[in-house]
Amino acid sequence: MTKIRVLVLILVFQFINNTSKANNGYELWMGYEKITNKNLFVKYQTLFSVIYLPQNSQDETIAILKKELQLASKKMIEQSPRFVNQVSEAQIIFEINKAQNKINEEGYDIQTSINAQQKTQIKIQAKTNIGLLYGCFELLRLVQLQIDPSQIHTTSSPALSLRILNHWDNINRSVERGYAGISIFNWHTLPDYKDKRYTDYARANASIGINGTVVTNVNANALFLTHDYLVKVKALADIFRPYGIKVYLTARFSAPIEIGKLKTADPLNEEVKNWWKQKANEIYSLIPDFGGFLVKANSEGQPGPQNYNRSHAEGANMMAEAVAPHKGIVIWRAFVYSNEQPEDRAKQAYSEFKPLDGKFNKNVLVQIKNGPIDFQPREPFHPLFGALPNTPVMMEFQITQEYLGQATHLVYQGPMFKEILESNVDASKKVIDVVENKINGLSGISGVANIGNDINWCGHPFAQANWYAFGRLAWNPRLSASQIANEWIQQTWTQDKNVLATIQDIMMSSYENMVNYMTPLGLHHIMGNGHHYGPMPWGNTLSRADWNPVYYHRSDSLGIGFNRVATGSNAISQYEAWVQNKWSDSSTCNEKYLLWFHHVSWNHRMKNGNSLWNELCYKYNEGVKGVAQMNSQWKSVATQINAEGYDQVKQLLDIQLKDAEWWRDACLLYFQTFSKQPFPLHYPKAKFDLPYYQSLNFPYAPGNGK
Ligand code: BDP
Repeated sequence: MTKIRVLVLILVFQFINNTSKANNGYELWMGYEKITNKNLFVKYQTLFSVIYLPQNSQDETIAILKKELQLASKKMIEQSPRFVNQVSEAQIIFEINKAQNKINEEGYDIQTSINAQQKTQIKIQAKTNIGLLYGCFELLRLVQLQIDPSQIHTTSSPALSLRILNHWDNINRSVERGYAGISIFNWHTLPDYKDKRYTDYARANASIGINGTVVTNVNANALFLTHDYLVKVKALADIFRPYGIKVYLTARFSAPIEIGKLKTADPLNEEVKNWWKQKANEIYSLIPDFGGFLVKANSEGQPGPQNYNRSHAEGANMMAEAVAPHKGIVIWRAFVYSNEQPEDRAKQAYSEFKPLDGKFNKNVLVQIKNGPIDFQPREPFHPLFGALPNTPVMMEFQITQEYLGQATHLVYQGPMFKEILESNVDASKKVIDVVENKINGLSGISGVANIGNDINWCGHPFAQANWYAFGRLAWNPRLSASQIANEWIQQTWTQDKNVLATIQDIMMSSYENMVNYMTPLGLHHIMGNGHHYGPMPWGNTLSRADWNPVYYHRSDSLGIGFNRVATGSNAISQYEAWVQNKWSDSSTCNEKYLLWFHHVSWNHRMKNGNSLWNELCYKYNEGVKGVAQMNSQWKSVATQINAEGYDQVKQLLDIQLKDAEWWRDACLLYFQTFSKQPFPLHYPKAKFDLPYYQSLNFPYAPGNGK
């Protein structure tokens, strides 16, 4: 072969590769690849040729819907639809039907039928324009999944009323716990410069049903509540509105002092109350559909009502009164713990909030993290779920992978979200039932966003799947993690059945692998200080006991684990008796929570007969082996997916494997100083000794931005 021929072949090969999915990741799950199945291609061409839309062409949401249909048709079936004014002429019909009783205000109903002329028709009905837009995205998802039009029958309404992203983004664009660049919100150039990203962001959220965004960090800056910044927030709200997305702000409790020149922020003080009312009026005059405030109070140094000897309810209610006339809400976080409290940190939120059940105003929701400590790789569900029957509660998940390997580890969170949602709070009720149960008409879920200005939005190409999974579960918490992974892969990487199965397998195993190489058997909070990257079970130098890893694993010559049963902190008593029964005995406790609830001896007999020490070693190594397996599975699809994406993920998986070994070796060498037991026979030898691991230091690890 001549050199030129080889060159041509290489170029052709590269071209083919580059036209495959998931190029630089910017398009997320809306790449709208050309339909490869010829039969379906033709069917969809016919269907999408004539479309009827509601005739209010001035409406921005309908205009967005139209644009989406044009874009998707062009890319998937290489044609432009014709929009007609007569329903009878159309093959796809979008229509408002207020009487449609199968759906709620945001829901949609999509039905295929054969009309009198023997033509296939798809009718999308909703009660509102935003419902139609959600229906449109659902239809386009089904087309991307190459579903035969005759099979399309779906009626769907979101299970939860509030489906919200929480951005921990700061005024200077740093992102607390962000691993995907700086914040997408550029406060310096707003309101005049409207980055196209804002629109793309809103579109992506709408495509998965997210209907709210808190654009500022929970560690709040009062400046956001000044007029100069509210005007900037208004610019964002105006962009997001037609996509069905409301804007919320975090409210710093001491704002009346900091920007209002008052002497106090006491929630019972009339001037303070009045200040918040005026502030709310000002916000609503700019943003009539402003969602409300998210508040982190009396937690990790943030000011709050307790500074004035008032309760969380008194603080929340004062703000709730200010936004109530405008139909706004207050989301009050239950993530509180205090260092003066000698009480087990896992117990403190429940102790504070349980007595306040029923004491909050009707427009207040309490937002509870999935577990009682802090977004650890694995935690049992938070005992407040099910314990506040008279208070609307919201689930808070962390999509950004602060404790989950950040943006270098491939960890699909679908199984983790589901594990929590499917946990039983008693014999007959699951967390999912508690979260779905509307109180005062309110229910919701929040996810701490993993979004930044990286070209692919989320840093790791697979981290997008977590944003996607969060949205899909917020809409329908009953979907399975594997179904969500499957549809995400089809819309991003491939439709080839074998490759799809391999990638899905990688994703579905990734969560358990990560738990195993970081914190198996119920261990938790043993990561590096500050940035939280990598292992540091020996950590014991921070000013607060409950910030230090040794507080959590409690290793000593006798054993390891936190005794949270009756002989210890008794945190287990905060759960229903039915749950307590499952976990309170160390010989029957589900072993994934063993060291969360029990301090057990190094020779404790596990259910499989191993000693605890040996099992700990095996579990850590299982995690490492799992990542090695993910790595070789990924290599096996190398030539069948786009080269750029393949290479990115390959490099990251190499880092993940190194990190997994690092976690295993550092943790076990350290725990061995207490167990004084040898590693099991043929156990892989650590690359370095313990002092080496203890000497590692990462002052510039990302995500610590304030
Ligand atoms: C912790 C984070 C910290 C957050 C805090 C919170 O390390 O940066 O401010 O959660 O949720 O996990 O308020």
